[in-house]
Amino acid sequence: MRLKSYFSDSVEHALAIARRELGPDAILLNSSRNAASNDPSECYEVVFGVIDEPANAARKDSTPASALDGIREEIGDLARLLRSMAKAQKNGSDTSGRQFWRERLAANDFSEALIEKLLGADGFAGGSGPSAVQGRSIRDELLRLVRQEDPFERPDAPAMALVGPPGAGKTSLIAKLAIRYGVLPGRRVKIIAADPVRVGASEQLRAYSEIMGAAFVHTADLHQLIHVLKERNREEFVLIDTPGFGFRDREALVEQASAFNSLPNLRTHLVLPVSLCTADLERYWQLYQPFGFASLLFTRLDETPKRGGMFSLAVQSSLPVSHVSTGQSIPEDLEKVNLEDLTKPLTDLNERIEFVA
Ligand SMILES: Nc1nc2c(ncn2[C@@H]2O[C@H](COP(=O)(O)OP(=O)(O)O)[C@@H](O)[C@H]2O)c(=O)[nH]1
Ligand SMILES: [Mg+2]
Repeated sequence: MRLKSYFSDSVEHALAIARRELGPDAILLNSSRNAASNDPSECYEVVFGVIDEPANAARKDSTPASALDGIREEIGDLARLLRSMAKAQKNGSDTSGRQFWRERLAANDFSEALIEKLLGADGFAGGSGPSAVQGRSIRDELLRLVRQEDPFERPDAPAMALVGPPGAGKTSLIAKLAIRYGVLPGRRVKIIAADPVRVGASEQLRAYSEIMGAAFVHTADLHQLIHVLKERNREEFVLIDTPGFGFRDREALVEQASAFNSLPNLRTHLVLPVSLCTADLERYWQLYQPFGFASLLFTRLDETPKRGGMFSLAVQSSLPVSHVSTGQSIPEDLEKVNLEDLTKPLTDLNERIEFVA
């Protein structure tokens, strides 16, 4: 058997290239993040096993056969086993089912750690071929591992701050949440732009606030923020927008995190776009560790069918997921996360999900 590696920016793309080149008989042996390269186009590696025809596999060396007999026999057994697995896979009935689900979850960009957890769960029964029971076990385990919570709906909710990478969709979410939880139920709304650097950057939010009849304040430092929060009316729904911190803004991020963490009447939520690959979502999660988070919100669900990053990060962080953003429209494209709906297409055996364009 020959091993062949394929590198690409996503697991499913690498799988597509490999399948195109090697055909359906090739066996997926491993898929993982490619730690050896920083090139985003080689972010992932998938390794396939290709069984050579006996004629191609014949050895040409003249080493006495007796010394190699044992090894040859073992290789022969292994080749037979792999050939029968490949045949079973071709007929649509993987011998254990495990490989089927592993490929499906990997194509959906689930982290290796979460795939192992789901396929190693007590409820995951082996057996011949992928089965609906296995799909249900994966779904049950996901629903057990990931929590959904809505911290915004409580009338006595503390001030809520959204943080996350630039362009993640924080400002849009602030406007959507303000309308959904403030304007529509008739509560007073205050929107704070906590941006120590870019005073003018919050003009868009000021305009939104005016349109929805919300109070708007820009705060440049912790003292101003404390002051505004102190003056807060108990019934007021207060949302705090922040600048996006990237990997070069670690210092400013740590500063804002320690300011936010010091305020007992404030909760911080992390906003991340599901359009990023899981490895990059995990990198942002590491970067934003200085904040203490109350929940995760995911955006750009309209841009990709992949949900692996969202589930992997929720499990890795042990944080509840509160809302998802499904588009640019304010306020329509905001939904409370519905894990039952999100897990169904992933784990339903009859559902065909096209991850590859
Ligand atoms: N397709 C899509 N675009 C979004 C979504 N959320 C926000 N956007 C767009 O992404 C861009 C950046 O959003 P913004 O809220 O300013 O991000 P911020 O930098 O995190 O505040 C804007 O053009 C938004 O309309 C979403 O869920 N899906
Ligand atoms: Mg913004």
